[in-house]
Amino acid sequence: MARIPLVMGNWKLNGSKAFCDSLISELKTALVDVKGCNVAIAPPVMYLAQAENLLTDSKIALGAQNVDVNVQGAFTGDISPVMLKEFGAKYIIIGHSERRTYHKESNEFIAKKFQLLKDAGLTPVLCIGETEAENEAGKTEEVCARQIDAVINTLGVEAFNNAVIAYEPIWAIGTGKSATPAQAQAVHAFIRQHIAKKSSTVAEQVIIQYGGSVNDANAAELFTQPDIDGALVGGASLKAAAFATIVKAAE
Ligand code: G2H
Repeated sequence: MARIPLVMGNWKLNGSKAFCDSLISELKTALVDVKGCNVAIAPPVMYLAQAENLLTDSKIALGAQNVDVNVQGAFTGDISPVMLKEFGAKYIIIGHSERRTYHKESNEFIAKKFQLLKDAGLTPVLCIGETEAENEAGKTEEVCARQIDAVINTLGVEAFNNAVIAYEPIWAIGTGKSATPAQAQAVHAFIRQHIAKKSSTVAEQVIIQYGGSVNDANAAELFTQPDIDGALVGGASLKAAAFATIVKAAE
């Protein structure tokens, strides 16, 4: 089955109204002819309404960087999947290592978010990946399997139909030290095989992005790998020319 890659920009805690205006208008121009690759951007949630307006009639989809585990009620400061959907967000990042680390999010908590997103008809982008110490201890596969199994064990493997996994080795995030294409491919193949143990059909269609210091210089080689279906891009997604080059490398 031919999978359509997804290149998604994770703006993290960056931006302003003016930045949003200029970056999105530059991206719309640079990516007007995009085909053979799905593209999304996830600005901070404050700018979703602005981004939704700016992206009208664009092929660039909207995403968000997080969601909460409740839909409605007395949950101060929380934002529900239904609210994200109302503002046009489609791809929602969950389980990013920065949230696992700074907000102590557990695999089970993240699985709950996954479920709510599916219930709302949104696409979860589940981030997984090992620390440098785990990598050096040869525990990469064990860690990734545990993070995926938290979803499979509560929701079943079919939950990964129309979902996205982003393999982001923590040692590669924001460090400028990307995994090599061969290193990333080996883990992506493992992830797909792990899911295939439950369902080869689900495994064949699930999008597995690579994330971690992807830039305009290393993207093309990463995308030559058979199990790398695009990228989740942080720092390089804040520059229109670099992000557009990464998208074109995935087409
Ligand atoms: C990893 C990645 C985007 P960067 O967090 O999700 O960030 O590309 O800056 O390493």
